Amino acid sequence: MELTSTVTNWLWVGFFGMLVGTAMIYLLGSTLKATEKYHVYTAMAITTIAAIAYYAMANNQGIFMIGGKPLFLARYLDWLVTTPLLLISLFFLAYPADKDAVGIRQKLGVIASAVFADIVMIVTGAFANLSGGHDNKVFWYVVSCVAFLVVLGVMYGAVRNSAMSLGRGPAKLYSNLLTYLMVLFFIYPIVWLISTSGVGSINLGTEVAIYAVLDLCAKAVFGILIVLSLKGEKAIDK
Ligand code: RET
Repeated sequence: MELTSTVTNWLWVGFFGMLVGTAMIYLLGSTLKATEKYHVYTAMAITTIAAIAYYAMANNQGIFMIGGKPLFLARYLDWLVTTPLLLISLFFLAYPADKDAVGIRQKLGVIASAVFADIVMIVTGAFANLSGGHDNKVFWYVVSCVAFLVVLGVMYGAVRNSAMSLGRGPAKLYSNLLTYLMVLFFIYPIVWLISTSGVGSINLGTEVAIYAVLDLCAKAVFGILIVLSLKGEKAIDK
Protein backbone atom coordinates (compact mmCIF):
# COMPACT_ATOMS: atom_id res chain seq x y z
CA MET A 1 0.00 0.00 0.00
CA GLU A 2 1.17 3.52 -0.86
CA LEU A 3 1.82 5.53 2.34
CA THR A 4 1.52 9.34 2.43
CA SER A 5 4.47 11.32 3.75
CA THR A 6 2.49 12.29 6.89
CA VAL A 7 2.01 8.60 7.72
CA THR A 8 5.66 7.72 7.05
CA ASN A 9 6.94 10.72 9.03
CA TRP A 10 4.89 9.78 12.09
CA LEU A 11 6.10 6.18 11.84
CA TRP A 12 9.69 7.50 11.92
CA VAL A 13 8.78 9.67 14.93
CA GLY A 14 7.65 6.44 16.60
CA PHE A 15 10.89 4.68 15.66
CA PHE A 16 13.29 7.42 16.80
CA GLY A 17 11.22 8.17 19.89
CA MET A 18 11.47 4.52 20.95
CA LEU A 19 15.25 4.56 20.36
CA VAL A 20 15.70 7.70 22.47
CA GLY A 21 13.41 6.20 25.12
CA THR A 22 15.48 2.99 25.23
CA ALA A 23 18.71 4.98 25.67
CA MET A 24 17.20 7.16 28.41
CA ILE A 25 15.85 4.17 30.33
CA TYR A 26 19.29 2.55 30.13
CA LEU A 27 21.14 5.68 31.29
CA LEU A 28 18.71 6.54 34.08
CA GLY A 29 18.64 2.92 35.24
CA SER A 30 22.40 2.52 35.29
CA THR A 31 22.61 3.60 38.94
CA LEU A 32 20.03 1.07 40.17
CA LYS A 33 21.31 -1.92 42.18
CA ALA A 34 22.05 -5.08 40.17
CA THR A 35 19.14 -6.83 41.87
CA GLU A 36 16.77 -4.12 40.61
CA LYS A 37 18.01 -4.06 37.02
CA TYR A 38 15.27 -6.40 35.85
CA HIS A 39 12.88 -3.41 35.88
CA VAL A 40 15.23 -1.58 33.52
CA TYR A 41 15.63 -4.54 31.17
CA THR A 42 11.89 -5.11 30.96
CA ALA A 43 11.30 -1.45 30.11
CA MET A 44 14.08 -1.55 27.48
CA ALA A 45 12.67 -4.74 25.94
CA ILE A 46 9.31 -2.98 25.50
CA THR A 47 10.75 0.08 23.74
CA THR A 48 13.09 -2.06 21.62
CA ILE A 49 10.25 -4.26 20.34
CA ALA A 50 8.25 -1.13 19.49
CA ALA A 51 11.26 0.39 17.68
CA ILE A 52 11.49 -2.77 15.55
CA ALA A 53 7.77 -2.63 14.73
CA TYR A 54 7.95 1.08 13.83
CA TYR A 55 11.01 0.51 11.63
CA ALA A 56 9.15 -2.21 9.71
CA MET A 57 6.02 -0.07 9.32
CA ALA A 58 8.01 3.03 8.27
CA ASN A 59 9.51 0.85 5.53
CA ASN A 60 6.02 -0.14 4.44
CA GLN A 61 6.34 -3.72 5.69
CA GLY A 62 3.46 -5.78 7.02
CA ILE A 63 0.74 -3.33 5.95
CA PHE A 64 -2.14 -5.08 4.18
CA MET A 65 -5.30 -3.84 2.55
CA ILE A 66 -8.42 -5.64 3.84
CA GLY A 67 -11.74 -4.60 2.32
CA GLY A 68 -10.19 -1.32 1.15
CA LYS A 69 -8.84 -0.51 4.63
CA PRO A 70 -5.25 -0.84 5.89
CA LEU A 71 -4.19 -3.37 8.52
CA PHE A 72 -0.87 -2.71 10.26
CA LEU A 73 0.21 -6.23 11.19
CA ALA A 74 3.41 -5.05 12.89
CA ARG A 75 1.31 -2.93 15.26
CA TYR A 76 -0.68 -5.93 16.48
CA LEU A 77 2.45 -8.09 16.77
CA ASP A 78 4.08 -5.31 18.80
CA TRP A 79 1.03 -4.97 21.09
CA LEU A 80 0.77 -8.74 21.43
CA VAL A 81 4.20 -8.87 23.05
CA THR A 82 4.53 -5.45 24.68
CA THR A 83 1.14 -5.05 26.38
CA PRO A 84 1.71 -8.24 28.46
CA LEU A 85 5.23 -6.95 29.26
CA LEU A 86 3.74 -3.62 30.42
CA LEU A 87 1.42 -5.52 32.77
CA ILE A 88 4.35 -7.64 33.95
CA SER A 89 6.38 -4.50 34.77
CA LEU A 90 3.52 -3.29 37.00
CA PHE A 91 3.31 -6.77 38.47
CA PHE A 92 7.02 -6.56 39.39
CA LEU A 93 6.22 -3.46 41.47
CA ALA A 94 3.37 -5.17 43.30
CA TYR A 95 5.32 -8.37 44.01
CA PRO A 96 8.93 -7.18 44.50
CA ALA A 97 11.70 -9.80 44.55
CA ASP A 98 12.99 -8.77 48.00
CA LYS A 99 9.60 -9.11 49.75
CA ASP A 100 8.61 -12.52 48.53
CA ALA A 101 5.80 -13.44 50.90
CA VAL A 102 3.37 -14.78 48.28
CA GLY A 103 3.61 -18.31 46.89
CA ILE A 104 4.87 -18.76 43.35
CA ARG A 105 1.71 -20.54 42.22
CA GLN A 106 -0.52 -17.74 43.44
CA LYS A 107 1.63 -15.11 41.73
CA LEU A 108 1.75 -17.09 38.50
CA GLY A 109 -2.00 -17.59 38.60
CA VAL A 110 -2.66 -13.86 38.98
CA ILE A 111 -0.27 -12.64 36.31
CA ALA A 112 -1.16 -15.45 33.90
CA SER A 113 -4.82 -14.44 34.04
CA ALA A 114 -3.99 -10.79 33.28
CA VAL A 115 -1.59 -11.75 30.47
CA PHE A 116 -4.02 -14.29 29.02
CA ALA A 117 -6.89 -11.77 28.97
CA ASP A 118 -4.55 -9.19 27.43
CA ILE A 119 -3.55 -11.58 24.63
CA VAL A 120 -7.23 -12.33 23.95
CA MET A 121 -7.85 -8.54 23.83
CA ILE A 122 -5.16 -7.95 21.19
CA VAL A 123 -5.88 -11.04 19.06
CA THR A 124 -9.63 -10.41 18.93
CA GLY A 125 -8.91 -6.70 18.27
CA ALA A 126 -6.88 -7.85 15.23
CA PHE A 127 -9.81 -10.09 14.20
CA ALA A 128 -12.10 -7.04 14.39
CA ASN A 129 -9.67 -5.20 12.11
CA LEU A 130 -9.61 -8.17 9.73
CA SER A 131 -13.41 -8.45 9.57
CA GLY A 132 -14.97 -7.26 6.33
CA GLY A 133 -18.58 -7.44 7.49
CA HIS A 134 -20.14 -5.15 10.08
CA ASP A 135 -21.49 -7.91 12.37
CA ASN A 136 -18.18 -9.77 12.66
CA LYS A 137 -16.38 -6.52 13.36
CA VAL A 138 -18.79 -5.57 16.16
CA PHE A 139 -18.62 -9.09 17.62
CA TRP A 140 -14.81 -9.17 17.84
CA TYR A 141 -14.65 -5.60 19.09
CA VAL A 142 -17.03 -6.46 21.95
CA VAL A 143 -15.06 -9.64 22.81
CA SER A 144 -11.87 -7.57 22.89
CA CYS A 145 -13.50 -4.99 25.21
CA VAL A 146 -14.67 -7.77 27.58
CA ALA A 147 -11.10 -9.11 27.71
CA PHE A 148 -9.92 -5.57 28.50
CA LEU A 149 -12.36 -5.48 31.44
CA VAL A 150 -10.80 -8.72 32.74
CA VAL A 151 -7.34 -7.10 32.53
CA LEU A 152 -8.66 -4.13 34.52
CA GLY A 153 -10.27 -6.47 37.05
CA VAL A 154 -7.04 -8.36 37.75
CA MET A 155 -4.80 -5.28 37.85
CA TYR A 156 -7.18 -3.35 40.13
CA GLY A 157 -8.01 -6.47 42.13
CA ALA A 158 -5.46 -9.09 43.15
CA VAL A 159 -2.36 -7.22 41.95
CA ARG A 160 -3.41 -3.96 43.62
CA ASN A 161 -4.16 -5.81 46.88
CA SER A 162 -0.62 -7.15 46.89
CA ALA A 163 0.80 -3.65 46.28
CA MET A 164 -1.36 -2.30 49.14
CA SER A 165 0.17 -4.82 51.54
CA LEU A 166 3.66 -3.40 50.88
CA GLY A 167 3.09 -0.13 52.75
CA ARG A 168 2.29 3.43 51.68
CA GLY A 169 5.25 4.20 49.39
CA PRO A 170 5.12 1.13 47.10
CA ALA A 171 1.30 1.14 47.20
CA LYS A 172 1.16 4.74 45.99
CA LEU A 173 3.80 4.07 43.34
CA TYR A 174 1.84 1.10 41.97
CA SER A 175 -1.49 2.98 42.04
CA ASN A 176 -0.07 6.03 40.23
CA LEU A 177 1.62 4.01 37.50
CA LEU A 178 -1.41 1.73 37.12
CA THR A 179 -3.75 4.70 36.70
CA TYR A 180 -1.35 6.33 34.20
CA LEU A 181 -1.12 3.15 32.10
CA MET A 182 -4.79 2.20 32.26
CA VAL A 183 -5.93 5.69 31.21
CA LEU A 184 -3.71 5.25 28.14
CA PHE A 185 -5.03 1.69 27.54
CA PHE A 186 -8.54 3.13 27.63
CA ILE A 187 -7.81 5.60 24.83
CA TYR A 188 -6.74 2.88 22.33
CA PRO A 189 -10.21 1.33 21.75
CA ILE A 190 -11.66 4.84 21.35
CA VAL A 191 -9.06 5.80 18.73
CA TRP A 192 -9.59 2.42 17.03
CA LEU A 193 -13.33 3.08 16.85
CA ILE A 194 -13.00 6.47 15.13
CA SER A 195 -10.05 5.37 12.93
CA THR A 196 -9.98 3.63 9.54
CA SER A 197 -10.35 0.31 11.46
CA GLY A 198 -13.75 1.48 12.81
CA VAL A 199 -16.12 4.18 11.56
CA GLY A 200 -13.39 6.17 9.78
CA SER A 201 -14.03 9.69 11.11
CA ILE A 202 -10.30 10.51 11.23
CA ASN A 203 -7.88 9.99 8.34
CA LEU A 204 -4.94 7.58 8.33
CA GLY A 205 -2.35 10.32 9.00
CA THR A 206 -4.15 11.47 12.17
CA GLU A 207 -4.65 7.87 13.30
CA VAL A 208 -0.96 6.99 12.90
CA ALA A 209 0.03 10.24 14.68
CA ILE A 210 -2.25 9.56 17.67
CA TYR A 211 -1.03 5.96 17.99
CA ALA A 212 2.61 7.13 17.82
CA VAL A 213 2.07 9.61 20.67
CA LEU A 214 0.09 7.08 22.73
CA ASP A 215 2.71 4.36 22.16
CA LEU A 216 5.53 6.72 23.20
CA CYS A 217 3.63 7.65 26.39
CA ALA A 218 2.75 4.03 27.23
CA LYS A 219 6.22 2.64 26.53
CA ALA A 220 9.05 5.18 26.58
CA VAL A 221 7.60 7.65 29.12
CA PHE A 222 6.19 4.80 31.22
CA GLY A 223 9.61 3.07 31.33
CA ILE A 224 11.31 6.33 32.31
CA LEU A 225 8.70 6.91 35.05
CA ILE A 226 9.25 3.42 36.49
CA VAL A 227 13.01 3.82 36.60
CA LEU A 228 12.82 7.35 38.04
CA SER A 229 10.37 6.32 40.73
CA LEU A 230 12.51 3.34 41.75
CA LYS A 231 15.48 5.69 42.07
CA GLY A 232 13.30 8.08 44.10
CA GLU A 233 12.13 5.28 46.36
CA LYS A 234 15.70 4.28 47.10
CA ALA A 235 16.55 7.89 47.91
CA ILE A 236 13.67 7.94 50.43
CA ASP A 237 14.85 4.61 51.92
CA LYS A 238 18.30 6.04 52.67
C1 RET B 1 -8.26 -2.58 20.40
C2 RET B 1 -9.52 -2.69 19.51
C3 RET B 1 -10.55 -3.58 20.03
C4 RET B 1 -10.99 -3.21 21.42
C5 RET B 1 -9.86 -2.93 22.35
C6 RET B 1 -8.59 -2.63 21.89
C7 RET B 1 -7.57 -2.33 22.92
C8 RET B 1 -6.28 -2.09 22.73
C9 RET B 1 -5.34 -1.70 23.74
C10 RET B 1 -4.08 -1.47 23.30
C11 RET B 1 -3.01 -1.01 24.09
C12 RET B 1 -1.85 -0.78 23.51
C13 RET B 1 -0.70 -0.24 24.17
C14 RET B 1 0.42 -0.11 23.42
C15 RET B 1 1.62 0.39 23.95
O1 RET B 1 2.42 0.93 23.32
C16 RET B 1 -7.34 -3.74 20.02
C17 RET B 1 -7.64 -1.26 19.98
C18 RET B 1 -10.19 -3.00 23.82
C19 RET B 1 -5.75 -1.51 25.15
C20 RET B 1 -0.72 0.14 25.59
